[in-house]
Amino acid sequence: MNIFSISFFLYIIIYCANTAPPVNTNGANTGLIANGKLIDELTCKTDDGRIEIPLNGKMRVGTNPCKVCTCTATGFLCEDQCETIPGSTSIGTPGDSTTTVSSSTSPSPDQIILSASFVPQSVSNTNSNGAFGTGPTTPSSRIDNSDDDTSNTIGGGSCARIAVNGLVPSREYAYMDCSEVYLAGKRTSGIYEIWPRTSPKPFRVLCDMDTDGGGWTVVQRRGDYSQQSNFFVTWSSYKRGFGDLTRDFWLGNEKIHALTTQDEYRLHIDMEDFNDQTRFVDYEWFFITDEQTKYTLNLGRYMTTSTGGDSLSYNRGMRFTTRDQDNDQSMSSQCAENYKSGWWHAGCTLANLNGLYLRGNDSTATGIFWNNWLGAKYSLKTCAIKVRPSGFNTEMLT
Ligand SMILES: [Ca+2]
Repeated sequence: MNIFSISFFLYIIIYCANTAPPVNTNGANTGLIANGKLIDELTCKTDDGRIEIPLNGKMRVGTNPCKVCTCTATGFLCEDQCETIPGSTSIGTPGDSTTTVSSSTSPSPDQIILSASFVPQSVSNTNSNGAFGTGPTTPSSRIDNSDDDTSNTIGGGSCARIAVNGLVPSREYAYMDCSEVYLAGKRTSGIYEIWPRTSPKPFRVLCDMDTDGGGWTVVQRRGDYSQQSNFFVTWSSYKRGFGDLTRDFWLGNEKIHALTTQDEYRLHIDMEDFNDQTRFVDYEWFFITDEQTKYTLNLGRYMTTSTGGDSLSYNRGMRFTTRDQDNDQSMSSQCAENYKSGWWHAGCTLANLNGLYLRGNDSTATGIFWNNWLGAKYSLKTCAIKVRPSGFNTEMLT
């Protein structure tokens, strides 16, 4: 075979590669660069097949918020977009056995095959009731309240998201809430990262994958933890969120606003007293407005299938009130001060789930109460406030 023949065959090979439809089998797109032009229908897929990224599409991966992978003609090219990340050549949690990211070709040496994003950051011990144990507090489970909304820091990490080579993390492939996490096959309750469509940045949440079909994003939780978070805090704390996702916390009004305004959300509240009795309530829909309008409570009708009684409709249309910002309807009193809570106080309230942790009977009515169940003078053992898209249907799974 002479040099002409070799050139001819090479030309044919490149030509065929350039005109062949994109496929996702190994080795199929090694020849996709022809005449310096990429075939733009190329996609990169995660192993589970759920996430398909077009050429040049970007996806955050693993538990490291700084790590972004871009779909290239030769597979995912992953970059650390933060200035300093310890151990930046690998991401994903140790022992993580979830989906791996792959592409239609073998990775080149400078590429890293990584655990796909959206794996549980940590999963607390689950007891027989499906509630979480009081696992050790880790920095990553702390609610991000270190800075305001424009912060570039994520979670408890110290990493600043800085674009490298013009790449910026994309939210396009992130989960908008725990229902999407659930539908992606993650069925274990625990902490996951989500990125609501209207949120400036992703954040970690507790996902309840057990209650009533799962898919719930937990926005508040109280419980009998040896270490209690202080819920009698200021406007800025409620705005940013506080506590620890492995035990008691308030997710934060900014995050709750972003979460509940991207779709129509059902509200579900679970409660438990110190005699192992449980109740729940559902409201047809729920969202809160932005800070400018004081995170006003918008609430649909009380669902009659609920067992706890309607103690929240009284607060419908009310603005959020904290110890340092009185937006309630009482001219004579400061409801947040009276009830030791941040809440959508009217004048004042029949529900006080952000009250003091007082363990049972409490004559002061400053505890965690749900009036229409046990009255205002009984402080509950546990409660959790959760949201899930109204249209969520596990039958979508089939
Ligand atoms: Ca007042």
